[in-house]
Amino acid sequence: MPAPVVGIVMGSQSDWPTMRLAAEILAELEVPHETRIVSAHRTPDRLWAYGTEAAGRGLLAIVAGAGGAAHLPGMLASKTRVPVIGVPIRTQALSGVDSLYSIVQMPRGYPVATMAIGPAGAMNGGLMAAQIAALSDPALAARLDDWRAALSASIPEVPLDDG
Ligand code: RP5
Repeated sequence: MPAPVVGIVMGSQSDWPTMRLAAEILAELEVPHETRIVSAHRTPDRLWAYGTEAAGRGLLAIVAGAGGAAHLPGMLASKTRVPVIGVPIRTQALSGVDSLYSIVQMPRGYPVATMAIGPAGAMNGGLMAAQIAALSDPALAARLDDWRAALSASIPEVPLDDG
């Protein structure tokens, strides 16, 4: 197995049904990746170690999903220069607006590239990570171009009655 170039991390097992969409698109694009549960609040030492070691382990991007008081992406961004892509998980209490605001409102100096709330954000987080990895991987860039062309080709020009 090649070493992972993308890390997918999430605050809880309960985030996996959403975050697996990031893993699935990375698998489809043949991007080596790893998945970990890393909680800012429940496993802060694990978070610190993950952020400290990310660049040295060759990660090119981290997709970090969390819900509610979603501090995981921002805290990771404070520990690594590896680009962190934040995915706000949809929550029961506030529909993920809490997650979104927690992730997007970073202080200057420590950016998190914040995706949409929920499944679209998770898939786009995986795609964004693949696009970052493609900057130094021409074969991956070609696979991404093919994937994007196929998506475009799948969109009908005229709406169908049963579509
Ligand atoms: C956050 O709290 C996690 O990212 C999750 O979205 C949320 C709820 O976690 P669980 O109580 O389901 O473990 O840390």
